[in-house]
Amino acid sequence: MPRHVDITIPKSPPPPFPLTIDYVNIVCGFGRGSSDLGIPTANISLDQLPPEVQNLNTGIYFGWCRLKPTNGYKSSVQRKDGTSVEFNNGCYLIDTDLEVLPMVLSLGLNPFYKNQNKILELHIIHKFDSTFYGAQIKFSFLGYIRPELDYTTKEDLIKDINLDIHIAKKILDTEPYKSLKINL
Ligand code: ADP
Ligand code: RBF
Ligand code: MG
Repeated sequence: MPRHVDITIPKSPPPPFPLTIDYVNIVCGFGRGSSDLGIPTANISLDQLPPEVQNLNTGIYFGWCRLKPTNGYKSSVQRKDGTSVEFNNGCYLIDTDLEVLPMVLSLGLNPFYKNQNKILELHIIHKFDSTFYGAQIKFSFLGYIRPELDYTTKEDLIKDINLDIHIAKKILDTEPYKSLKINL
């Protein structure tokens, strides 16, 4: 059953979509995506992004994305909580990881976690064998799925993210969304 907050996805992307963002750096966040939810998200710092994105409504979007490894030495960064993050710049990514891949994206304050600052994070619908902090990502917003919600339990949040993933996969497999893949 669709959530009552869901809007119907239009037959083709309405303006301002498709909204394509050229390669930007993947940074590290709090590390909650993988460890707490089991759903990793590549975080992008919002100040790298154009005003069109800064002005979008917060919420959950879907589209296509493509990763690109960057040159440079591997390095480690320490999170505030003491955990260490390896910036490998995407050097372990293999050919199939570098194809245009489907994604769901969250833009906002993560009400369930009560974040202080707006963040943009992408969950790529693909299984990777390594992390890719320090790589770059190009992506295209094709549509809006729903606003950000607060939840009573973590399990409810996970269930909704999995529903978003299901919705995105289904739409991205239909025209004209499917063909917009070639533009990335
Ligand atoms: P953080 O809070 O630092 O973003 P996450 O737990 O959300 O930590 O993990 C994100 C990292 O996991 C990404 O930066 C990326 O390197 C890696 N990763 C592995 N698989 C995926 C995926 N399917 N989608 C997005 N990121 C992924
Ligand atoms: N966080 C929320 O607090 N409320 C949401 O409704 C919500 N929806 C999300 C939907 C998707 C598709 C994704 C990828 C993330 C969503 N998040 C949401 C963000 C989630 O809390 C976040 O990814 C983790 O806290 C890790 O940063
Ligand atoms: Mg993340």
